[in-house]
Amino acid sequence: MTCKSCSSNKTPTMKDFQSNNLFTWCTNCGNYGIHTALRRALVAKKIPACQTLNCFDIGCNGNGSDKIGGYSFHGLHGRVIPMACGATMANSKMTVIAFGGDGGTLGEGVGHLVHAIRGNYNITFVLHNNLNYGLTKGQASPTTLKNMKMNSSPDGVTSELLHPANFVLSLESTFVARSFSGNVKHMAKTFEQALDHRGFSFVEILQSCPSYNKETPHEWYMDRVFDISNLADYDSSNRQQALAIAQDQEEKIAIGVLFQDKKSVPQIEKQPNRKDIVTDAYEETRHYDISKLLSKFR
Ligand SMILES: Cc1ncc(C[n+]2csc(CCOP(=O)(O)OP(=O)(O)O)c2C)c(N)n1
Repeated sequence: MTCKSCSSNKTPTMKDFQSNNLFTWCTNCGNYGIHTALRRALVAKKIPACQTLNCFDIGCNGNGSDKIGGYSFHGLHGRVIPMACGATMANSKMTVIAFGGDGGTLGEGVGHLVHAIRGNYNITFVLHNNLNYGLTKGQASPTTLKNMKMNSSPDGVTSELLHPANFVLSLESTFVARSFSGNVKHMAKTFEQALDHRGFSFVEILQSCPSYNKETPHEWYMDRVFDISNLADYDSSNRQQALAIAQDQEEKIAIGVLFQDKKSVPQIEKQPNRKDIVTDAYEETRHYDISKLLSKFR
């Protein structure tokens, strides 16, 4: 694919998405696999680094912001989604990917998630669900299991957990997938499908956290996850079927594209006033003299 910004027609490679900065994640953190899988997906889809914007929330996940090639943005805690939505509205040619933790996304920023789904903004959103607030050292998040003993709740969590996939499926979402940080091949395939989707792609990664989530380690997920693409009768266009299969998070955990609306129309294409416009908003910025207007308020 020829790059629309720099006219290069070099085929993207893994190297384009590499960085010389040293990783600061803990040994065996699921984030390593997530980054590898994302790079593989971008290369497989032949998306050049110069057409990729990776938007990061604050958290352990966000500390990947300078560890991957392409354009990067590191926002405020819980606020990455509106920034990424704004970016895709301003420049629809960019591939916009956003990353957030379960704390920032389902705690501080949960409203943003809801409205980005309502709007069906054309971004891929990756939820790093490690069941805790990792960067601040293991506080309970909205996805922490009930009764789990955390650093901020040593007697165990007393609130009910928020179920990410079912929550998102209960809204008018157009793409909902789940994968597991220990399976790079599956994550890469899932990211590729998410990148192909036109609209808001929600990808939950069940992420092991060796430091602060001892109850559901890598091995725990290995014993439970199964790929729904192996099920002959699974219909990913059926939201009710998706809700039913996503429900179990303890015994047998379904991974893969749980739901997709193939007729999805992204937000930018729903704007009546932009129907016949071929340029992107960023190409339409001009200098306007507003001094006359301002003088009215003096
Ligand atoms: C509005 C706001 N609240 C709290 C914090 C403190 N804070 C920074 S990172 C973090 C934990 C992030 O956890 P999560 O979003 O789950 O991501 P993870 O670190 O697990 O990847 C918290 C609470 C902050 N910076 N801003």
